[in-house]
Order: sequence, then C-alpha cells, then structure tokens
Amino acid sequence: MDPQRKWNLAQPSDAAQQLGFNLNTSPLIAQLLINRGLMEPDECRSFLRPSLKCLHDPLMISQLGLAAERIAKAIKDQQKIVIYGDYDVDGITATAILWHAIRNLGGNVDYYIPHRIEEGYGLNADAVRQICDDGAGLIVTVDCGVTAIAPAAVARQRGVDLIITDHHEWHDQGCGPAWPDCLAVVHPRMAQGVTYPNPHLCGAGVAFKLAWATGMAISRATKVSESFRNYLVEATALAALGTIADVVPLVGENRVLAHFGLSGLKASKLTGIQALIAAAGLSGQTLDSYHVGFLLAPRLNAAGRMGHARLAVEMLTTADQPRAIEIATYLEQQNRERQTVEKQILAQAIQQAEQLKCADDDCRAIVLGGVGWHPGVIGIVASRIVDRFHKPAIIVALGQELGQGSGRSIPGFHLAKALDACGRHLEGHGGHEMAAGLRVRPEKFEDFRLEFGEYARRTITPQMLVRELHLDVQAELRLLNEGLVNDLKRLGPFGHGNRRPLLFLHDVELAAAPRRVGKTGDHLQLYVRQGQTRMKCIAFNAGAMCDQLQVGMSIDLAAEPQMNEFNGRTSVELAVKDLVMPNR
Ligand SMILES: [Mn+2]
Repeated sequence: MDPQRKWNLAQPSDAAQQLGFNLNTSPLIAQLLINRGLMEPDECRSFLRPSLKCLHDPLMISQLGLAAERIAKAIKDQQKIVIYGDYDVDGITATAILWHAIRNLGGNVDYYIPHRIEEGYGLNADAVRQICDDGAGLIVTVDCGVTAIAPAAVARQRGVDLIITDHHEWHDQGCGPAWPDCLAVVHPRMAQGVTYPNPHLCGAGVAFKLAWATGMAISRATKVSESFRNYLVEATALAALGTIADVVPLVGENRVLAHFGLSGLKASKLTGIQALIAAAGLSGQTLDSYHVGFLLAPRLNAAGRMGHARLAVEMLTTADQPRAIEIATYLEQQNRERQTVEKQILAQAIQQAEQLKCADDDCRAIVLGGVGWHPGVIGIVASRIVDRFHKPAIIVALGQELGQGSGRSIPGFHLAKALDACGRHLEGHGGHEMAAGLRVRPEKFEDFRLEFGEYARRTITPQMLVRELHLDVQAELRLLNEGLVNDLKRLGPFGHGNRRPLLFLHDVELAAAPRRVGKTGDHLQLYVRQGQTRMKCIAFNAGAMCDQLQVGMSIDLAAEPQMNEFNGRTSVELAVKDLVMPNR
C-alpha cells in the first residue's frame, strides 16, 4: 500500500458488449482485451486459445535459412559443431535447445559457456581461439555475439565458419550498423526484405527457430520428421524458461511458446528439467510463470552467478539421471549461497542509500558502491533498490582493479543513454533502456556518482517517480464468480507485457471489522459488501491500515479475484493490491 500511488484506469468502451457477444465471453473479459489493445475478434480468439500454429515461419528471420543449411551440412559431414552460449537462463536454455536438436539429427556437438566474472558477457577472442584449437568445424553463438566484431575476425582468420544468433542491440557506428564478418547473423530485428513479425524473440526463441529450420534442412522439406517434431514440442519447455526469465513481452509468439512450454514442463522428458523441478520441490505440480520466474530461473542462474554456468547446461543436456540430480542439488546449494550474499549486500546498500538520503525528493537516481560486493548478484540488488525507492539504481562492486556495475531503471529513463552521457568517467558500458552494465576505475567512482546524479536531476521529473497502478477494468462484486476467475486465468501466462489482471471495485462497503493476520500482523483480512454480495478479501502488507478502517465505511479496491480452498470448500476471494478510503 503506497499512499503516493496513482491509479490508472482505462476508459470503458462501447465495443465491449458486441465483442463479448462475438467471442461468447463476458463483457468484462471483452473490455479487458480491448484495454490491452486487442480489438479484432480473430486476434482475441487466438489470444484466448493459443496454438502452435501461431508460431511464425522460422525462415522469415533473415539469414536463418542460410545458417540452418550450414548446420545441416556440418551434421551430415560429421564436422564438430560448438555452440557458444551465455551464462543466464536465456543463454543456458538456448544452448540446450540447439544441442539437443543437433544430437537428435545425428550431429557431433559440444558447447562453450563463458565465465561471468572471468570472461564476461559475449563472444571473446581467446575463447574462439581455444574452440578452434579444439577442432571445431563450425561455431554457432546463441543469445550473444552481435557486437563481436574482433572475435569474429579470429574465426575468419582461422578458417572456421561462424554463425551468430542473438537478440541484443547492435552497435550503430554512425554510418549504419557494423556487423561481425561471419557466415550468417541471425537476429529477429535484422530486416533484409521481410521484417520478422516478432522483434521480441529471446535468445532461446531464436535458437528454437534455428533448431526447427535445421530439422527442415535435414529432411529437405518444409516439414520436419515426426520424431523431430516431437522434440520441438518438448523444446518449448526450454524456450519457455528462457522467454520468461529474459523478461521479453509475453505477447504474440512469445506467449505461445511460454503457454505450451509451461504446460509441458511438468511432464518433460528431459532428465535435467525433471531434476531441477524436483530440487525446487515442485514435482507433479502445474507450473506457471511465477514458478519459472521466482523458483526455477534463480536456480539455473545461480550457477553462473556463484560458479560456472556450464554446469547448468550439463544438467539440461545430460541423459544421466544421477548426474542431473547431483548438479540440481549443487545448484540448490549455490542458490542458497546467492540468497545469503544478496541479503548481506542489499542490507549494506540500503544503509548506504539512507546515509546518502536517497529517499529525498531531490535525489532522482541512486548510485551505490561497496568493496567486496559480489559482482554476480549486483544486478539483483539493483532491482531490489529500484523496487524499494522507485528510482533508477546502479550498484557497483568495488575492490578490484576495475569496479563492475549493474543498473536497473524506471519507465521513461533510458539507462544506456544516461551511461553514455556520463561515459567520460567509465571504462566501458552497454545495455538497454531498462538494464545496463558498466566498468569504472575505483578512483573515478565518486565523479561518476556525482555526474550521474546531476544527469538524473536534469532528466527525471517528479511525475516520473510516482508509481502507477494499472487497473484493467471496473467490475462489480456480484460478477466475481468461479467462471470469471477461470476466464481471467486464460489470459496468462502473465509477466512482462501481459500483467496480471487487476480489477477496479468502486464504492464497496466494509462489512465487518478488519483483522490483522499473519505471524506479525502484516496482512489485513477484510469483508466487503456491494448490494447482495459479500466477499472476503486479503490485503498483503496492509496491516498498518487496520486502525483507519471502520465497519460501514465505503472504500475503493484494486484487486484480483482468486479461488480459495478452505475445509474442502472453495470460494472466490479478493487479493487486494491497493485500497483507498474516501477521505484520501
Ligand atoms: Mn537473452
């Protein structure tokens, strides 16, 4: 409950009634779809019923056909193919998808994952040399490489073909983009003739498309073999992990991959996936984007943060069950270690933020640095600081010859551009609008902090620092039944670009005295009434509001209806995200 929070409700549309009729769904669901930009009945139908047929033809991605033909040739010639991945979940799953595909098609395949702290992100020249020395005939990057101009030159010089597949931003050097010189650059936003309809495909998604086209190239047809088709359906589970963990928008094709992948996770035939699910205590459960984002992805990421991500790829590619379980158990341990380290750094970071008076109005962005902070977790800590202060935050691990920093932003503040503006104090930087990384000499850190703060003061308005709560549609209490809860569920998987539906309930009456619940009374249990309908509500972290609420009072709620099971009886209750009283 944030008293400063601004509620943002889309206007009701006259078209909702008709659309609801066409779709055979309630006007409330129709209104919600309209508010999310879905107007055409066909578009809405495929949203409500995702199908694998909605996946775009892989050959629409420029140079993907060329890449698939080259991989197919390497498979036939038994040339050694090395997949060069990345240490995050997207890179790990992308590597596993392509590895299984090449194995399935009879190829000779290995993988290389750079070490997060020792080698850093992306294709590096030393690694390319080593891979060539080890006898690779073809190198295929996944989830990285689009800016690797010098490393690509090494492969060229050694006479080893290189295919780059990536989804990150490329450098524009004023005279148009500069590509690495290699056999093919496969990128969903690189247009040559046709523009690929899904610019937001993640690294695992691109690898999935490449695997698919390689299957077509091997069977010399527009269709893949039956057994390879089964593999591709299986691989959507890996693609879903990458898609959800990489926080690409869960709409269109990405949502289709996430939807099918999530439903396949539970019964996945991949030994490593089952080991991972078991280690997280989720065996047999139906899994959604929450389980992936908060339970499975952190375990996969822990490998790269605390040790070497190569282990996570080994887990997802091995058929040896005891080995997969051994790695999953180890990841469990690394994840716990990550949590401990994160907690320590977060506590120190919050303390430093308080000393620097970061909550004050004239502080618009937060830069914190500490000696001994673990570079593997600074990105997560930056996210936590943004959550807490709702201001852009950069966390720098000092103590080495070169400090490593990681930042997260708020909507409207382009972090990568901001770093550009302060670039004279930095040794290197790069990233996107919402997330970026940097390297800084310890003696330059204070200058950087000051200049970044000044830049933020000039560019961030007080309005940008106000949190907004997006309400999907206004609803009446009597409409909230089990059918509606199920209809709302069909709008998932939820995540970035497809947020959980939030309903606006206006003028409901407090039907009983509110009660503080939870071990330390942090949460609030309420009963509300509107007309003849009475409903139980749970408001997390709203315990402190208890004394201000009185029976009979009229309030507005931002809430999501959910099914609650108690003593064998199920009923609809409301999970309250925010509430306002009339005198506010
Ligand atoms: Mn990625």
